[in-house]
Formats: sequence, C-alpha cells, structure tokens
Amino acid sequence: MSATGLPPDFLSRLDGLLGPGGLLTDEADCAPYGIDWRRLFPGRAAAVARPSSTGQVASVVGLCREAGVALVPQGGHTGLAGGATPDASGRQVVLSLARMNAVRAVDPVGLTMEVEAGCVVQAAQAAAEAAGRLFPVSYGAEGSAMVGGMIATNAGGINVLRYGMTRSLVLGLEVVLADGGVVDGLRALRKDNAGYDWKQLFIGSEGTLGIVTAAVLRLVPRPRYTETALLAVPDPEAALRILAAAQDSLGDTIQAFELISRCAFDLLERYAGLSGPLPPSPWCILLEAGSSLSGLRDAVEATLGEALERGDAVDGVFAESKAQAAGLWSLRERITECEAHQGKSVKHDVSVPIPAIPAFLEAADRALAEGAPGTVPNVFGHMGDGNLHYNVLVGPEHDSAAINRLVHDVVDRFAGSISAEHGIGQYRVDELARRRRPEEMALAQRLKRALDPDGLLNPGKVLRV
Ligand code: 2HG
Ligand code: ZN
Repeated sequence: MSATGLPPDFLSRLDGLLGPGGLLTDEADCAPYGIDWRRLFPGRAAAVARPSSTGQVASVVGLCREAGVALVPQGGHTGLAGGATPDASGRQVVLSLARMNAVRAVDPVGLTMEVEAGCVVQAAQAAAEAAGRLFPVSYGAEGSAMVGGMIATNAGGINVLRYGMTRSLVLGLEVVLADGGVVDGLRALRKDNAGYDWKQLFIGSEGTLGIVTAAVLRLVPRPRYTETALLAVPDPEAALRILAAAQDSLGDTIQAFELISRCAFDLLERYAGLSGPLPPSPWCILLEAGSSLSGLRDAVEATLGEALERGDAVDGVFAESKAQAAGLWSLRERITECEAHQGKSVKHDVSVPIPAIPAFLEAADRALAEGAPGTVPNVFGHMGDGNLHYNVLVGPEHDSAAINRLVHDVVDRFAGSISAEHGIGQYRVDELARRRRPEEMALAQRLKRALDPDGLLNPGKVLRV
C-alpha cells in the first residue's frame, strides 16, 4: 500500500484508463465529492474518477476489483441519505458519472428516451418537452440530480400519484457489474416478459449491486391543460376527504396532492422571504391536475367548490398562469432549503397507508411531545402517495438517533415504511436492519454477495456489509 492507502501504481493506472481530465486526485478538487450538501456525512475520497464512456466505467471497475479498492458511484450528489458519499478512510474512490450526460435519442411516437446516467434530470425533462412529450419524474433537486442517481435511488417526487416512482418509468438499463462486465439491456419496449426482469434489481439499490450507466426511460403525453390550486384546510382529516372526493371527480387527472404544514410556511417566510397567497392556516394542500381534454378547470373548480361548501377547505386560490403555478410550486420546493437554513433537523421520509395519515400524525406528534420535548415537527410531503416528510426541528441537546427511533416506532405501529422515496444510504442502515424481517435482510445479503462478492460497490450503504 502507498501513503494514500491505495496500492502502488493504482492512481497512475487509473489515470491512464481515464485520459485527460478524467481523474481528480488533488485534495481540494476531491473535497466537494467527499461530503453531502447537508454536511451530515463527512467522508474523504481518495480520488474522483470521471469516466466519459461505459467502456471507461467498466475499465475503472475492473481495475478497482483487481486492486481491491472500493468505489462510490455519484451523480448530482443531491441525496438526503448519504448514499453517494465515501467513508472517512480516504481509501474509497468516487466514480462520478457527470461526464456521461448525453441524451442519446428521443422517440415521441414510441414515447421513450435513451439517456446516459450523468444527464441532469431537468435536461432529460427538457429534451422530452422539446419533442412535445413529458418525462414526469419531478423533484426539488431536479436541476442538479442526475438520471443515474434518480434510478439508483428509485426517486419519487411530486408526480408519483399519477405516474409512479422512477421504477415504473424505466424500460431498459445498461449496467456495469462488480466484475467489470457490461450488461446492455437498453431495450425500448413496453412489453418484455422474456426471462428475469433483472433491471429491477439495480433500480433503487443505490449503487450497491452495479453501476447504472444509461437507461431507456418511458415518456408520457404532455397534458394540454394543467390546473394548480392551493387550499387551506383545517386538519389532515379534511385533506383526506378532499383527496377522496378529488379521486372520484377528477380520476387519474390528479398528478400531485401535497400536504404542507404551517411550520413549513413559517420557514419559507423566515428564510426565503416567501409568503403564501392565503392567510395562515394550520395545513395547506397543493393540488395539480392535468388533462388533454377540455373542461378540466370546471371539474377542478367544482371539486374544490364542494370542499369549501363542506368546510373541508376554508380558503383556496387557483394559479391563473404558468408563472403563478410555478410560484405555488416554488413554495413547496423550497421548504427543504429553508429547513436547512433554520439549523439542525432530523429527517423522516415515511409512508403509511393513506387513510392512516391523520392518526399517524396525531400519534407521532404525541410521541414527540412525550419523548423529545422542545422539538418541533415540520411536516410536508406527498399525501396522495401516503408519503410524508415528518421532519423534526431539534436543538443541540437532542439525540437524532433517538428521535429517529421514536418516529419510526410510530411508523411501525401503522405498518408503514421508514423510507418511502429517499432510500437508505448510510443514514438509515441501522434502522433498516432493525425493522425489516430477518428473512428479508438475509435475502438482501444473498443478492449483495451474489452480485458484489468482494463488497467493493458502495460499501456500507443499504446494508452494513
Ligand atoms: C421533498 O419532497 C423532498 O421536497 C425533500 O423529498 C424532503 O427535505 C426533505 O425532507
Ligand atoms: Zn419528497
């Protein structure tokens, strides 16, 4: 081993594989790749490999295997669970996919698109839009997040209600395996039942089973009309009744149904100077529906009018233009940033059966008041998917891990999940092991051992080993 803790010649061989501009070894250059944006998972990259082709990724993985060096795949580095950050040993190499950012093809008739892993999600959306189609995965970090990370984490976001998680929008995948082999499954087929659907193993496995290098994504028709409205509601029960009524009257035109607490609006006002268009209310719903058939506005107005008459909504506003809709969405999307400005928070990305949301919130608030006095829940999220970010604003005196366990205990009581969309990363490794059934963990270990026998792909993420 050399002074870096890496085998002698390793870095020069890596450099030779990657060519000019492909390898970063300078400490200052590597530093940003070594820590997540919330600065919760500080690590140190021995080097950053920046391949520009699938062939180069395969060569890098092959060399790392030969040398016994661990690799941490990284896209836009926007994750919230520390899944793309190396450990502090200084012996792990970050594999950044950022240079592989091409949109290879868009097929507006077949409704597919082939992109490389380093393509920024927003660029993929823009390429679909230029072809008159929609790539519907959308989330706050989409301006930096990359397609490879979106697939590796099976990202969710605001349109899951209508279009599903990333998994439901991946038709084909190209991956580099731990032995350096490339598996090309870049088929643009809607139906393909020929054998195991192996790509599903890599979607959501956070780079621990293989490295996604390119994908064929499913596109959808772009709705011609979109209606966006913000509603003030007295409590989560009322929000649930509005969701049920909207499902009856608007069917699957509903593409987003977000719940936002008063606390989140307070943070937006304090840290971004943004105030919502409605007077303060304990809860708000941000609802969006889309359709290519006319009459959507009337249908949404009727649904929301009835909610006002029943008293389930106490106030509401429609976006009258694209700019106004963007303004409403920016309130929703800037909550994370404002929460970070406020100081320390303990994030929870939980899901429970949708009808259980009000009871879950009540039980979680009670557990927090009893078990962690002085903390404040900042709740927002994708109510239509049963997924809430039950984030807890804490002071230096509070123990984050204890708060995690306390909230997750409540999630367990409602047969929910401790990660609905952000993934496990390093943040939830112990909690996953604690809460998943032993046979599920054993199966996960078998998959890991089968696909990454030397444990060199993103070690310590999802599973402890
Ligand atoms: C969102 O829904 C993201 O805005 C981030 O999933 C959630 O900051 C969070 O906890
Ligand atoms: Zn979310």
